[in-house]
Amino acid sequence: MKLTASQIAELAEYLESAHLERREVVKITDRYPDIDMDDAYAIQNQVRQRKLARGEKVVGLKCGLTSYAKMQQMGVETPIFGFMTDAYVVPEASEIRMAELIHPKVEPEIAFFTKTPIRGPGCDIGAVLAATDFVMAAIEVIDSRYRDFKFDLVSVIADNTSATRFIVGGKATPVADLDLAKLGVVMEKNGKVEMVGAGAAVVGHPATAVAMLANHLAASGEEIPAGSIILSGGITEAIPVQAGDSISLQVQSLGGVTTRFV
Ligand code: 0L1
Ligand code: MG
Repeated sequence: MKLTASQIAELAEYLESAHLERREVVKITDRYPDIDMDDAYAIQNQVRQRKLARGEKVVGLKCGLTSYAKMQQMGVETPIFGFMTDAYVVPEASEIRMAELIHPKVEPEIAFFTKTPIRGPGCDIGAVLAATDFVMAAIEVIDSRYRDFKFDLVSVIADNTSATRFIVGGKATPVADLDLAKLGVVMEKNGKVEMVGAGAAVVGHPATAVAMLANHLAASGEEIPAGSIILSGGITEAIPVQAGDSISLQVQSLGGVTTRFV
Protein backbone atom coordinates (compact mmCIF):
# COMPACT_ATOMS: atom_id res chain seq x y z
CA MET A 1 0.00 0.00 0.00
CA LYS A 2 1.17 3.50 -0.79
CA LEU A 3 -1.18 5.64 1.32
CA THR A 4 -1.23 6.37 5.04
CA ALA A 5 -4.34 5.74 7.13
CA SER A 6 -5.05 9.46 7.25
CA GLN A 7 -4.76 9.82 3.45
CA ILE A 8 -7.19 6.91 3.02
CA ALA A 9 -9.64 8.57 5.42
CA GLU A 10 -9.26 11.91 3.64
CA LEU A 11 -9.94 10.38 0.20
CA ALA A 12 -12.97 8.44 1.50
CA GLU A 13 -14.39 11.70 2.84
CA TYR A 14 -13.64 13.42 -0.50
CA LEU A 15 -15.50 10.76 -2.51
CA GLU A 16 -18.39 10.25 -0.12
CA SER A 17 -19.03 14.01 0.08
CA ALA A 18 -19.10 14.16 -3.72
CA HIS A 19 -21.68 11.35 -3.69
CA LEU A 20 -23.85 12.97 -1.02
CA GLU A 21 -23.63 16.42 -2.60
CA ARG A 22 -24.09 15.14 -6.20
CA ARG A 23 -20.91 16.84 -7.34
CA GLU A 24 -18.30 15.69 -9.80
CA VAL A 25 -14.69 15.87 -8.63
CA VAL A 26 -11.22 15.37 -10.08
CA LYS A 27 -10.00 11.80 -9.92
CA ILE A 28 -7.95 10.88 -6.89
CA THR A 29 -4.89 9.78 -8.89
CA ASP A 30 -4.43 13.38 -10.07
CA ARG A 31 -3.26 14.08 -6.51
CA TYR A 32 -1.95 10.64 -5.55
CA PRO A 33 -0.63 9.01 -8.75
CA ASP A 34 0.92 6.01 -6.94
CA ILE A 35 -2.28 4.63 -5.39
CA ASP A 36 -2.46 0.83 -5.74
CA MET A 37 -5.40 -1.61 -5.75
CA ASP A 38 -5.11 -2.28 -2.01
CA ASP A 39 -5.28 1.46 -1.31
CA ALA A 40 -8.29 1.73 -3.63
CA TYR A 41 -10.25 -1.02 -1.86
CA ALA A 42 -9.23 0.45 1.52
CA ILE A 43 -10.72 3.82 0.45
CA GLN A 44 -13.90 2.06 -0.77
CA ASN A 45 -14.09 0.25 2.57
CA GLN A 46 -13.87 3.56 4.43
CA VAL A 47 -16.64 4.98 2.23
CA ARG A 48 -18.70 1.95 3.29
CA GLN A 49 -17.90 2.56 6.98
CA ARG A 50 -19.01 6.17 6.60
CA LYS A 51 -22.34 5.04 5.11
CA LEU A 52 -22.86 2.47 7.88
CA ALA A 53 -22.16 5.19 10.46
CA ARG A 54 -24.85 7.25 8.73
CA GLY A 55 -27.33 4.42 9.38
CA GLU A 56 -27.36 2.80 5.94
CA LYS A 57 -27.34 -1.03 5.70
CA VAL A 58 -25.35 -2.99 3.14
CA VAL A 59 -27.87 -5.04 1.14
CA GLY A 60 -25.59 -6.42 -1.53
CA LEU A 61 -22.45 -6.39 -3.60
CA LYS A 62 -21.71 -5.75 -7.25
CA CYS A 63 -19.32 -6.78 -9.97
CA GLY A 64 -18.14 -4.12 -12.43
CA LEU A 65 -16.07 -4.03 -15.63
CA THR A 66 -17.26 -7.54 -16.39
CA SER A 67 -16.69 -7.72 -20.13
CA TYR A 68 -13.32 -9.06 -21.32
CA ALA A 69 -12.97 -6.01 -23.56
CA LYS A 70 -13.41 -3.60 -20.62
CA MET A 71 -11.04 -5.60 -18.40
CA GLN A 72 -8.38 -5.56 -21.10
CA GLN A 73 -8.89 -1.84 -21.63
CA MET A 74 -8.43 -1.18 -17.88
CA GLY A 75 -5.55 -3.66 -17.51
CA VAL A 76 -7.18 -6.16 -15.13
CA GLU A 77 -7.81 -9.90 -15.25
CA THR A 78 -10.86 -9.97 -13.00
CA PRO A 79 -13.84 -7.68 -12.59
CA ILE A 80 -13.81 -5.03 -9.88
CA PHE A 81 -16.18 -5.10 -6.92
CA GLY A 82 -18.31 -2.72 -4.89
CA PHE A 83 -21.16 -2.63 -2.37
CA MET A 84 -24.76 -1.40 -2.35
CA THR A 85 -26.75 -0.08 0.60
CA ASP A 86 -30.48 0.18 1.21
CA ALA A 87 -30.24 3.81 0.05
CA TYR A 88 -29.44 2.55 -3.47
CA VAL A 89 -32.61 0.43 -3.79
CA VAL A 90 -35.27 1.77 -6.18
CA PRO A 91 -38.67 0.02 -6.33
CA GLU A 92 -39.59 -1.43 -9.74
CA ALA A 93 -41.52 0.99 -12.00
CA SER A 94 -40.89 3.99 -9.76
CA GLU A 95 -39.17 7.26 -10.62
CA ILE A 96 -35.56 8.29 -10.07
CA ARG A 97 -34.94 12.00 -9.54
CA MET A 98 -32.14 13.37 -11.69
CA ALA A 99 -31.59 16.04 -9.03
CA GLU A 100 -30.21 13.27 -6.79
CA LEU A 101 -27.60 12.20 -9.35
CA ILE A 102 -24.71 13.67 -11.36
CA HIS A 103 -24.56 12.11 -14.85
CA PRO A 104 -26.18 8.66 -14.58
CA LYS A 105 -26.01 5.75 -17.00
CA VAL A 106 -27.94 2.48 -16.93
CA GLU A 107 -26.80 -1.11 -17.46
CA PRO A 108 -28.76 -4.36 -17.92
CA GLU A 109 -27.78 -6.98 -15.35
CA ILE A 110 -28.79 -10.27 -13.74
CA ALA A 111 -29.18 -10.06 -9.95
CA PHE A 112 -28.42 -13.10 -7.78
CA PHE A 113 -30.19 -13.52 -4.43
CA THR A 114 -28.19 -15.80 -2.11
CA LYS A 115 -29.67 -18.30 0.32
CA THR A 116 -26.39 -19.52 1.85
CA PRO A 117 -22.98 -17.84 2.18
CA ILE A 118 -20.63 -18.11 -0.78
CA ARG A 119 -16.98 -18.58 0.15
CA GLY A 120 -13.74 -18.64 -1.74
CA PRO A 121 -11.01 -19.41 -2.46
CA GLY A 122 -11.71 -21.87 -5.24
CA CYS A 123 -15.32 -20.80 -5.65
CA ASP A 124 -16.78 -21.75 -9.05
CA ILE A 125 -20.02 -21.50 -11.01
CA GLY A 126 -21.44 -24.63 -9.36
CA ALA A 127 -20.92 -23.28 -5.84
CA VAL A 128 -22.56 -19.98 -6.81
CA LEU A 129 -25.59 -21.66 -8.39
CA ALA A 130 -25.99 -24.01 -5.39
CA ALA A 131 -26.03 -20.99 -3.05
CA THR A 132 -28.46 -18.97 -5.20
CA ASP A 133 -32.09 -18.78 -4.12
CA PHE A 134 -33.24 -17.11 -7.34
CA VAL A 135 -32.19 -14.59 -9.98
CA MET A 136 -34.02 -11.50 -11.27
CA ALA A 137 -33.69 -8.92 -14.02
CA ALA A 138 -31.94 -5.78 -12.81
CA ILE A 139 -31.15 -2.28 -14.05
CA GLU A 140 -28.05 -0.81 -12.44
CA VAL A 141 -27.73 2.98 -12.42
CA ILE A 142 -24.06 3.96 -12.30
CA ASP A 143 -23.00 7.54 -11.59
CA SER A 144 -19.27 8.13 -11.38
CA ARG A 145 -18.33 10.89 -9.02
CA TYR A 146 -15.50 11.79 -11.41
CA ARG A 147 -15.62 14.64 -13.87
CA ASP A 148 -17.03 13.61 -17.26
CA PHE A 149 -17.27 9.97 -16.07
CA LYS A 150 -13.49 9.67 -16.73
CA PHE A 151 -11.31 7.62 -14.38
CA ASP A 152 -8.60 4.99 -14.11
CA LEU A 153 -8.84 1.61 -12.44
CA VAL A 154 -7.86 2.55 -8.89
CA SER A 155 -9.92 5.73 -8.95
CA VAL A 156 -13.11 3.87 -9.93
CA ILE A 157 -12.55 1.13 -7.32
CA ALA A 158 -12.15 3.77 -4.61
CA ASP A 159 -15.37 5.38 -5.89
CA ASN A 160 -17.25 2.14 -5.14
CA THR A 161 -17.36 1.22 -8.86
CA SER A 162 -19.70 4.15 -9.59
CA ALA A 163 -22.54 2.45 -7.65
CA THR A 164 -25.58 4.60 -6.95
CA ARG A 165 -28.99 2.93 -7.56
CA PHE A 166 -30.47 -0.36 -8.75
CA ILE A 167 -33.88 -1.74 -9.58
CA VAL A 168 -34.87 -5.40 -9.72
CA GLY A 169 -38.04 -6.75 -11.27
CA GLY A 170 -39.73 -9.49 -13.23
CA LYS A 171 -39.98 -13.05 -11.94
CA ALA A 172 -37.86 -14.35 -9.07
CA THR A 173 -36.61 -17.44 -10.92
CA PRO A 174 -34.71 -20.44 -9.52
CA VAL A 175 -31.54 -21.15 -11.50
CA ALA A 176 -31.89 -24.94 -11.87
CA ASP A 177 -33.51 -24.85 -15.31
CA LEU A 178 -31.82 -21.72 -16.65
CA ASP A 179 -28.75 -21.39 -18.83
CA LEU A 180 -27.74 -17.94 -17.63
CA ALA A 181 -25.02 -17.59 -20.26
CA LYS A 182 -27.58 -17.88 -23.04
CA LEU A 183 -30.30 -15.61 -21.63
CA GLY A 184 -31.01 -12.80 -24.06
CA VAL A 185 -31.52 -9.22 -22.87
CA VAL A 186 -33.09 -6.23 -24.61
CA MET A 187 -32.88 -2.74 -23.10
CA GLU A 188 -35.07 0.06 -24.44
CA LYS A 189 -34.94 3.80 -23.86
CA ASN A 190 -38.20 5.63 -24.53
CA GLY A 191 -39.57 2.61 -26.42
CA LYS A 192 -36.56 2.31 -28.75
CA VAL A 193 -34.22 -0.67 -28.53
CA GLU A 194 -30.81 0.63 -27.43
CA MET A 195 -28.91 -2.49 -26.36
CA VAL A 196 -29.15 -6.24 -26.90
CA GLY A 197 -26.95 -8.91 -25.40
CA ALA A 198 -26.72 -12.25 -23.63
CA GLY A 199 -25.55 -13.32 -20.17
CA ALA A 200 -22.31 -14.72 -21.61
CA ALA A 201 -21.09 -11.14 -22.12
CA VAL A 202 -20.34 -11.18 -18.38
CA VAL A 203 -17.03 -13.09 -18.18
CA GLY A 204 -18.61 -15.99 -20.11
CA HIS A 205 -21.28 -16.66 -17.46
CA PRO A 206 -22.79 -14.28 -14.87
CA ALA A 207 -22.20 -16.81 -12.06
CA THR A 208 -18.48 -16.73 -12.86
CA ALA A 209 -18.41 -13.03 -11.95
CA VAL A 210 -20.07 -13.88 -8.61
CA ALA A 211 -17.50 -16.66 -8.04
CA MET A 212 -14.72 -14.15 -8.75
CA LEU A 213 -16.29 -11.82 -6.16
CA ALA A 214 -16.26 -14.65 -3.57
CA ASN A 215 -12.61 -15.41 -4.38
CA HIS A 216 -11.73 -11.71 -4.11
CA LEU A 217 -13.40 -11.47 -0.68
CA ALA A 218 -11.63 -14.64 0.51
CA ALA A 219 -8.28 -12.87 0.19
CA SER A 220 -9.33 -10.67 3.12
CA GLY A 221 -11.13 -13.46 5.02
CA GLU A 222 -14.62 -12.36 3.96
CA GLU A 223 -17.50 -14.11 2.21
CA ILE A 224 -20.72 -13.24 0.39
CA PRO A 225 -23.35 -13.44 3.14
CA ALA A 226 -26.61 -15.37 2.81
CA GLY A 227 -29.47 -13.02 1.97
CA SER A 228 -27.34 -10.80 -0.30
CA ILE A 229 -28.27 -9.29 -3.65
CA ILE A 230 -25.37 -9.52 -6.10
CA LEU A 231 -25.37 -7.51 -9.31
CA SER A 232 -23.31 -9.74 -11.58
CA GLY A 233 -22.25 -7.08 -14.09
CA GLY A 234 -23.38 -5.09 -17.10
CA ILE A 235 -24.32 -7.30 -20.07
CA THR A 236 -23.96 -4.41 -22.53
CA GLU A 237 -22.38 -0.97 -22.57
CA ALA A 238 -24.02 1.47 -20.17
CA ILE A 239 -26.27 4.12 -21.74
CA PRO A 240 -26.57 7.71 -20.51
CA VAL A 241 -29.98 8.94 -19.34
CA GLN A 242 -31.57 12.28 -18.67
CA ALA A 243 -34.79 13.65 -17.16
CA GLY A 244 -37.82 12.35 -19.05
CA ASP A 245 -36.20 9.05 -20.11
CA SER A 246 -38.00 5.75 -19.50
CA ILE A 247 -35.89 2.60 -19.38
CA SER A 248 -37.27 -0.87 -19.89
CA LEU A 249 -35.27 -4.09 -19.65
CA GLN A 250 -36.52 -7.50 -20.75
CA VAL A 251 -34.52 -10.57 -19.78
CA GLN A 252 -35.44 -13.87 -21.39
CA SER A 253 -37.20 -16.19 -18.89
CA LEU A 254 -36.87 -13.60 -16.08
CA GLY A 255 -39.32 -10.96 -17.31
CA GLY A 256 -38.97 -7.21 -17.31
CA VAL A 257 -38.04 -4.28 -15.13
CA THR A 258 -38.62 -0.58 -15.76
CA THR A 259 -37.71 2.79 -14.35
CA ARG A 260 -38.17 6.43 -15.29
CA PHE A 261 -35.90 9.44 -14.72
CA VAL A 262 -37.61 12.70 -13.77
O1 0L1 B 1 -21.05 -1.59 -12.82
C1 0L1 B 1 -20.14 -1.36 -13.61
O2 0L1 B 1 -19.76 -2.15 -14.49
C2 0L1 B 1 -19.43 -0.03 -13.52
C3 0L1 B 1 -18.04 -0.24 -13.09
C4 0L1 B 1 -17.30 1.06 -13.09
C5 0L1 B 1 -17.03 1.60 -14.44
C6 0L1 B 1 -18.01 2.63 -14.85
O3 0L1 B 1 -18.47 3.44 -14.03
O4 0L1 B 1 -18.32 2.67 -16.05
MG1 MG C 1 -22.90 -2.64 -13.27
